[in-house]
Amino acid sequence: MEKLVVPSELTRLLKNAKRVVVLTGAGISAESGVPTFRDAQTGLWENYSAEELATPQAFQRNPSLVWQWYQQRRRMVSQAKPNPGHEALAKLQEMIEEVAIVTQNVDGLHHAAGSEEVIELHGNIMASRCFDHGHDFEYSVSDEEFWALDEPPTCDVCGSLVRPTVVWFGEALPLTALERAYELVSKADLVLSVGTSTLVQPAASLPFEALAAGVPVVEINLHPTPLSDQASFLLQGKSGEVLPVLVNSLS
Ligand code: BV8
Repeated sequence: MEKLVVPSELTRLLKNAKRVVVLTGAGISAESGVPTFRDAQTGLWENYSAEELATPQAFQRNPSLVWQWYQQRRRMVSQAKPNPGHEALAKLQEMIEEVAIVTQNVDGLHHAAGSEEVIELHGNIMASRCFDHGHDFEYSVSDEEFWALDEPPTCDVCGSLVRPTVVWFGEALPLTALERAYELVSKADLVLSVGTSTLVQPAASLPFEALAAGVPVVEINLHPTPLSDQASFLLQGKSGEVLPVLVNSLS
């Protein structure tokens, strides 16, 4: 990557910021080896798009197929480590008074990097609950044994099939998390939108909410997105390379 130059105006904004919100998508975990939703699927799922599998209808139609897709992703996520992008955000949270991370990711890598204030809009892939009533499901065997199960277990309470505790397409986001995210972006001094295609709603509306409230928005992405034309600053590149440079520009 040619040397990234952080615009002095952006460094000034960041230095004076008290409240920063960082919106993250699958792109921030790409350098940890976690495929993004734009990445082509492989193996058993090469003929399906993520959108086709991440729905309640797909799970009801073919519980094994959808379950095995999540099991494979759980095994992959369990091996993934936070990358310098996650670590830079954890460092930013130590340097600035209030830095909230609002993530669409379900991989838990912000927590693993030591970040505290993390809002998971789409849940967490490592947690499970039953399909019919949402009863939490605790593993009775080791993680590895659980993640090797090819068929979804049944709920100890109601007997319905167990599913991952993620928000599927067509399902509502956790209301408190979403409301807090809207509130945070509208009151922020600066918003960073990192590694998201800005396509999936309602999360994709958050950076636009910030702009509408007069909050400057920085986009950090490899490629253009629907936000790029309106973003206050565009830092094109890998988040694992750009975020450390941005955070180090503060010191
Ligand atoms: C809902 C969990 C209603 C599961 C996910 C308008 C309003 C509301 C809803 C809709 C609407 N229009 C359409 C909808 C329906 C739908 C939707 O948005 N569809 C899209 C496809 C048009 N939304 C929903 O269904 C939502 N539900 O609103 O329900 C409702 C209301 C009340 C009551 C009942 C129902 C639910 C959406 C959540 C779905 N679940 N994940 C799982 O993980 O399996 S979404 C999933 O896909 C991710 O969480 C993420 O949100 C999304 C993928 O987006 P990104 O994270 O951006 O990743 P992507 O791969 O797309 O892009 C990667 C980016 O990174 C790229 O830009 C790339 O350039 C960049 N990149 C790559 N490498 C790097 C990088 N950048 C920097 N560095 C790198 N190294």
